[in-house]
Amino acid sequence: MIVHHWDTDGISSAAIYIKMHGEDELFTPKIGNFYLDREDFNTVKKADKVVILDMNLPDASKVCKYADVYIYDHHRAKKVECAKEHYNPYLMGMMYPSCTTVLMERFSYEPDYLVALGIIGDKGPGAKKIEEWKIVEKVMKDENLNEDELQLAVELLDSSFKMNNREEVKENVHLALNGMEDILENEKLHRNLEYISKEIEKWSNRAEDMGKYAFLEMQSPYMIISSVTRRIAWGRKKPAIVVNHKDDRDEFYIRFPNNEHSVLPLIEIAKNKSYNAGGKDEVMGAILPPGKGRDFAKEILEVLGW
Ligand SMILES: [Mn+2]
Repeated sequence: MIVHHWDTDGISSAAIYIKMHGEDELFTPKIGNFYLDREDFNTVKKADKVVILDMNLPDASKVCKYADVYIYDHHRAKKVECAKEHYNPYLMGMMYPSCTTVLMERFSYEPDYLVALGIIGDKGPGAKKIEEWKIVEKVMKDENLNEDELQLAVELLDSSFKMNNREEVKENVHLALNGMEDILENEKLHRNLEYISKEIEKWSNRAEDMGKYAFLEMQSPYMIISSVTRRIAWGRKKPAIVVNHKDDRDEFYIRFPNNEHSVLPLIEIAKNKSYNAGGKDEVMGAILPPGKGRDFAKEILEVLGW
């Protein structure tokens, strides 16, 4: 079984893994959960072999009791000792831009559109500033693709998780395997995109300028807090803090567009409160009990001295 992240990097990574190792059952955790809840765990534990891609699942070591576990990832993580293989350059002190670049290195996979999609998916416009942009440039040349097409493909693939459609996320792995044209011409994904773009735009326009940062409190059932936060932070070129109130949870996001701060201490604060939180250098997300978002935002602002 392949357990993969629901975003473009996770989808492209699953596609690369299938290309290298053959078809396998696909599984993505409940969208928004960077862990396996009981139901998900019970599904995953039935497999004999579990390959985890582009996710730092805290439950990975529990899965070892039931299955051979292989992990390929690029998030900050602690080594999972019981895994048959835990390949994450971070464990050797290196940050890779995407899980697709990790797989490329580990399995000597020739860079192609799938690798490029992972990089652009995870790094956004910042991808141009990193060394691995060379890979994207080479792929564009070799496969006669342009940046807009790659960017659009990322948005189309990401539209499924934003619509909260877990089945479609899995379908997208095979869509991605079919090639760029199939992604770019998929009507269902285009309809998602249209709907979701409106929703993202509506909310990000409502963010308040607080001087040093921008702040938004929103209420949307879709998985768009990450995109909304990106759009605010990148659009206004200042840190963005967003709270989304959902029926069963509050979501919290903070993004520093210019790496002004490290989010690591902030992740620690969330974890000390037993919130599920994670992130990379410039971005952090957390899931809070319903109604806790505003208080948590206040606490973070105090820590930042804003
Ligand atoms: Mn990733």
